[in-house]
Amino acid sequence: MNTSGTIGLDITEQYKVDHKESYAAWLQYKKIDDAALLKEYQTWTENIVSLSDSIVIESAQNELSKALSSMLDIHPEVSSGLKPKNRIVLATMKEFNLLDNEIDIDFKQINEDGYMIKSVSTKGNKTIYLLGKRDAGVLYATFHLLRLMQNRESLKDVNIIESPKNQLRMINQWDNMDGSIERGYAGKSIFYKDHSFSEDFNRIQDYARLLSSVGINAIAINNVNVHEVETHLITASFLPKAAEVASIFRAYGIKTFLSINYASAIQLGDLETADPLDSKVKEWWKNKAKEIYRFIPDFGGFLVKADSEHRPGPFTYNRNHADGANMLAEALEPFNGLVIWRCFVYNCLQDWRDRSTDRARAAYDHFKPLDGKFHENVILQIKNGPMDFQVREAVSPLFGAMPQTNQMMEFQITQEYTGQQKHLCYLVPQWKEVLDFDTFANGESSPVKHVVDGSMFPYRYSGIAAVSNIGNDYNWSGHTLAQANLYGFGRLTWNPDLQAETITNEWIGQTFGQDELVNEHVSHMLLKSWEIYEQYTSPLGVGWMVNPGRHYGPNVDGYEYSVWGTYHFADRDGIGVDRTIKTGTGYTEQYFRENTKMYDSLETCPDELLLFFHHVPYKHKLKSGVTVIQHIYNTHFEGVQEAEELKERWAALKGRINSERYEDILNRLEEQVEHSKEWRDTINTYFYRKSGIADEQKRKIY
Ligand code: GCV
Repeated sequence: MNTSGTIGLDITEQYKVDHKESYAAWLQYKKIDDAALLKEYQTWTENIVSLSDSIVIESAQNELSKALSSMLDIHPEVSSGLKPKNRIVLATMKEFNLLDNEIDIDFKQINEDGYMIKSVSTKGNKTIYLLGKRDAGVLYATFHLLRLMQNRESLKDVNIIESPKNQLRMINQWDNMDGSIERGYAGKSIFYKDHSFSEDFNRIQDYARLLSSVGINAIAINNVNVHEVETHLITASFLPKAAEVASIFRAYGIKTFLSINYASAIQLGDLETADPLDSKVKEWWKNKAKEIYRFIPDFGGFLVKADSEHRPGPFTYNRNHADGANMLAEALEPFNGLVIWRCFVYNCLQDWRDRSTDRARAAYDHFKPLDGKFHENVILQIKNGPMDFQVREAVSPLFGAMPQTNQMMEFQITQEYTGQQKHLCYLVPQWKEVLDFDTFANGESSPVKHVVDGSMFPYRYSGIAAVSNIGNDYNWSGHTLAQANLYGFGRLTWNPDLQAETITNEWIGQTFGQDELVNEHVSHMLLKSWEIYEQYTSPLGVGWMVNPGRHYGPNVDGYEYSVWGTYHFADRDGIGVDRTIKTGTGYTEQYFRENTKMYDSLETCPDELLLFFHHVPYKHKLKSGVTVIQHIYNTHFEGVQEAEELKERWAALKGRINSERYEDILNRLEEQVEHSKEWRDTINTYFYRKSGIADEQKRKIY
């Protein structure tokens, strides 16, 4: 449907014209304006030689053609013979090894998804080799080459050897078939509309390009909360369309997964039970798996939210999570399919006033006793923290606690609790902290990243997933700078050892070009933004303080499930959740000894998580030397100031960035400043009234 100006263009094509830069995200492919560099690039890329042939290689060729014509104004021919000079050669190991090799290449240096880029210059002939073990590697190499060119790197003597550290690099869409997106802040779904699939597959292909350019290789295309209509996704009514979507992703090396309703056997199958040990239920799922694979031969598998927040699951039949997951795993096993079973399981109706229960304990309590009981093709997907994607919370103690059970990470790119893409909050620094956290699971130096990359324990499958932040807004992510979170997630998942600064600079160069001032300001803004958001929102790891349901805007006592609870236990004397062993919920004991000790003691618990682990008087002195109450006042005043500085830094870039992106971002930053004041005033007033302790600096508290 054409909803905008130019006759004959669908809405996505129209976006590419009207919102060119916003839509292109980091795949801008701007014309190279430095004449010498342009000449150099043109020489290296005169011809494209493709020794391999597959739909993924075709995507690589198309991307090259698109980028080279746009950046260099050339339209190289694609041929399959090595003859031409000055060429880019695309090849997988198989075809490359058939040749009487021109250069020495050792494919043992890379893993299945890895690649090599090598540029060789001899007299009168320049060649860039883009080589992968498989075709996906060739595509990743292509995107890497284009990244170098977008960042104006020289192509002389390039010798890159890259392998992803994580096997599964996955995106979870929380898209519903009515077109809405749970916790989506960037418009409607690009996948669905009016209880069916969207017709705009063009948009989905561009999404696939963005994902593949940062190495994503798996996607679940519907919300983990599977409602009535989505339950039917695994039926013949929708599988043909799902298969079309899967074929778009397949061409970019991305496998498609579906979230399923655990009670499907009842809802779709006329069975009276969904008991995982019931033979009819088992049979039903086996047949269902066969049917799905007829439509999607390389189907990835199921993503499952069971027995959590009112979703059905094995508990109804007195079965545990292993029984539940294994039944599905058996159905998928003949096709090499996976069951990704979420550990976000807790009793959302628990009475929070009863301090012997603690939601933070739930995942570990449920899953740890089941270690070793899951089938080999089951992976447990664990949220980074034990609560729910707060601006700051402890790392889940489940990581590393199940050496005999495949585990993977779940991050949230969509900014549910971190400003909903109205506020700037760049999450790469947070994710890095989580991945670097030392679990001590295998002695010292046992970081989370080595649990989820499968190197610490012999996991057959593992990796990192994240909830997407995109929708059908013309800039994909609502806040244009939130594109950096999607980019950063992919890059970090490919290699968790990359520095946040490196990822940030890569993204800025590709997105905004090479202007040094732009680079300096945007880099500063992104890298400081998480800390700033934390400053004016909930303090010292206590979390929440948001409006229930919507999870946006300050509401200190806001509590999700009943009128009685609070998440922070603040009274007139103090604040924080006592999770210690002796006097609290005992949650600290779920960690390995070193971390238990660190968190259990007030002396060693880090300031930033103090209120996550301890209930303390307002006058408790932090390691920083200030009291808790003074810290609350200080950070809230400073946070607003820093939000204002974000806006000023951006304003200083006027004229250096195309006006649409400049204005869009400025508007969001203005809104952030205003909203940060509301946060400051709400929080400061609440704690001033609660504690009766004045601000030492006598600033005005409203
Ligand atoms: C998809 C939180 C969110 C829910 C989300 C849930 C989950 O509770 O607020 O919207 O549901 O987490 O991760 O399953």
